Amino acid sequence: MLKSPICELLGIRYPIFQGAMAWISDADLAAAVSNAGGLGIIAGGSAPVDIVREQVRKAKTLTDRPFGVNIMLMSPHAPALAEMVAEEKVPVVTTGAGSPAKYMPPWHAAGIKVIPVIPSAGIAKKMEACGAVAVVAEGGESGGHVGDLTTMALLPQVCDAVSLPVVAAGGIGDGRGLAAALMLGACGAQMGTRFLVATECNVHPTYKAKIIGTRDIGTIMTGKRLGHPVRALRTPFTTELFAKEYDSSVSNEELEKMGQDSLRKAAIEGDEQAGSFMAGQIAGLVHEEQSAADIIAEVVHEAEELLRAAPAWVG
Ligand code: TUI
Repeated sequence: MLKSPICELLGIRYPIFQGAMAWISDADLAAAVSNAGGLGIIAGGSAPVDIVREQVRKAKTLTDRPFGVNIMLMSPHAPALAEMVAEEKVPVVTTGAGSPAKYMPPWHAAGIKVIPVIPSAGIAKKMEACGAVAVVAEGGESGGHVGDLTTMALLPQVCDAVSLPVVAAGGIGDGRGLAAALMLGACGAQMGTRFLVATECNVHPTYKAKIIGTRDIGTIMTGKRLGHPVRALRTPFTTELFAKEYDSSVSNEELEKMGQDSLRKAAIEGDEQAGSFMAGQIAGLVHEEQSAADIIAEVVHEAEELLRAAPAWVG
């Protein structure tokens, strides 16, 4: 049976995290993933604290298994969310888009296991020094706000840099990706895009259909000029945004304005004109809507088969 140190550390059955997706991963999805043996994660995104607290309380009614909350540290609500997760004694907190160092003492006091998402080995070392129990090393193949390095290059360098368990993210959508991540030194994998099409995911149906309908070259990175690159599906909207980044007559303010609220428009309204359908490069591997339990069972089975067959490579 597939297991790793991250399973014992967190009390989960399979070394699979459901990546936090702002406006998308709520209590229903997180609880479904946790009930299926993975680690479900509620996205704080840019939501106010009351909304996220409600989701945390709902998740507690839907599952007895550990689950997590992700705090996007660029959010103006991050300080309030940081307090709320300690009050609610959320088992696991993952963080993104910044350093959670200042929140570590209260989180440790509340018994929270903190797992920062990081884009480089240097930041991983800083997180180890301030008391993270593990890190998620996220390569630029992922959807949303992305770092520079690919998962293939980032993962072994992070594994060499820290003694913590490392969970791989970015470009992983099936059992082949999970097995490869384990070979690169990770002890688990986080998947966002694959879980976005889960039956229990309440995202707008248009978003799911667009993921299922895309192919390998179906994503594009915008926002580089503004210093926060974001990967999303290639649509007329993101293609226009991309072109405007290379047009010096377009101001940064105009670019910022175009991007504002675009993820909510995609996730909640399914707005194909002005929505940003954030997705990872493996979107082309995602072919059907399945339950979270079926996704986990399929990914685990595939990885187990590959790992069992691995000795053949060395005669
Ligand atoms: O955070 C993410 N991905 C995200 S956040 C998000 S919400 C958003 N919406 C619209 C525009 C922009 C964002 C969508 N996707 N991934 C985790 C991640 N964290 N990637 C990179 C980092 C990171 C970056 C710098 C982590 C730490 C860090 O610095 C730490 C330090 O020491 O300063």
